[in-house]
Amino acid sequence: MALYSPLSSAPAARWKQLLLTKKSLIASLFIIFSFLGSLELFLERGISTRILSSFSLTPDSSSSNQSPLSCSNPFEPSSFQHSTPRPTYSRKANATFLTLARNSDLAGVIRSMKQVEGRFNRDRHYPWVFLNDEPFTEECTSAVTSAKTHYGQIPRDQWVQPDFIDEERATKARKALSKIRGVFYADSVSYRNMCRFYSGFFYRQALLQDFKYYWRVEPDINYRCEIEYDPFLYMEDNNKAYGFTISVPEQKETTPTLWDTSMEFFNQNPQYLHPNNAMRFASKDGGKTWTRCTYWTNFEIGDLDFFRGSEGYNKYFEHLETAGGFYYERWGDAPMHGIAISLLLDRERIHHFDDIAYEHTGWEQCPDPLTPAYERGRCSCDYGNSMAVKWKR
Ligand SMILES: Nc1nc2c(ncn2[C@@H]2O[C@H](COP(=O)(O)OP(=O)(O)OP(=O)(O)O)[C@@H](O)[C@H]2O)c(=O)[nH]1
Ligand SMILES: *[C@@H]1O[C@H](CO)[C@@H](O)[C@H](O)[C@H]1NC(C)=O
Ligand SMILES: [Mg+2]
Repeated sequence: MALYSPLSSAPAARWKQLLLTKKSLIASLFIIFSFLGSLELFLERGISTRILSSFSLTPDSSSSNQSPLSCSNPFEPSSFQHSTPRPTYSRKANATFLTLARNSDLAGVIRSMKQVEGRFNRDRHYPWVFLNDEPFTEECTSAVTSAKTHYGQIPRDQWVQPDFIDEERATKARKALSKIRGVFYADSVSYRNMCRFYSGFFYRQALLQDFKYYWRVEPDINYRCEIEYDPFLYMEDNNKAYGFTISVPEQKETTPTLWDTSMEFFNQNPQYLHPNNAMRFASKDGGKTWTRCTYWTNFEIGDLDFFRGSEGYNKYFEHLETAGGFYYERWGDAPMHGIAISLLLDRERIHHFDDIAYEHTGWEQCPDPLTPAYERGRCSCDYGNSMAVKWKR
């Protein structure tokens, strides 16, 4: 405001004269640049925290001379003391944690495991399934949990770019996308492999066949409140098929034709649309345009039997796969899941875990301090930093 007010209060000539004196010229430039700078910082907070978090792996793994890559650093209960007695359950769900990671992600995976174990799993003992496109070089993550750990390698054809993809076209598309500012992993093939894998293949992995529910855990996530109940049992008892914490809009540049390609499928196969679906989440005009809303998939708790058993889901994935947009554009698993979950499922089976405090790359959900979840959960998060609050603002 102050920057512009002289324009309206003082005659233009005076303003010009004022601006042209050397000192004030420098001062104005300084003000303008710092304003632009903070605006950019504000707009790109997500981006900068992402960049920071990807770099933070390096110092952490190199400071490993104190704690040798945390392999021998078991979960410390002392840092996660419970004030109130934990509820006891006489049963467990048929469920596992699921972590896809590279060998280089190990330090971040261990940090995540400590969060999950400390805030929830230390007395629930749900197993962990770790998946990788290469053999794991270290299996020391087993030291961080009292539960069983399983390690699997993804079949090559479920990971790498399929042969029918025209590599020349894909290369061109990656180059073009990397010219656009603010698109992450624009040039990355491995990121695209990951997105395709989480869209169509994670639930087919051999190690997951024995389980009904998965809870996805990525490197470097934080749970900032105690999880005082068993979300797996919540899923089971309430017949939920998909649970999320944070919803985010997908960028336009990564998915120019995803919605139209999806509508092509659902127009040809309307039998797969659930009569009580959550279409309004994906489209406010009955399918014409896409809201770009997605469930942020680095957290998800889901029913594997839904993914494995839904003909609609698997045919929809096939349709997207054939269109090639995982490689010709940069279709993510979040927009793909977002559309599939919203259209294929009874919306009563989709659950927002709004009482779970979750953070990744600076984006977080923190329960409202006016709700019992906050007090009971001994939260260490700021409600004002919640994405739900920010989106509203
Ligand atoms: N094995 C393997 N895992 C990968 C590869 N790329 C990504 N991942 C894993 O897939 C998950 C998602 O990858 P991220 O790089 O975190 O992607 P993202 O969550 O969209 O990006 P951020 O918001 O920056 O975290 C993480 O659990 C990664 O460890 C890969 O090439 N190989
Ligand atoms: C767990 O779920 C899977 C998938 O539904 C099923 O095949 C398996 O038999 C279940 N295991 C138990 C112990 O119920
Ligand atoms: Mg991530």
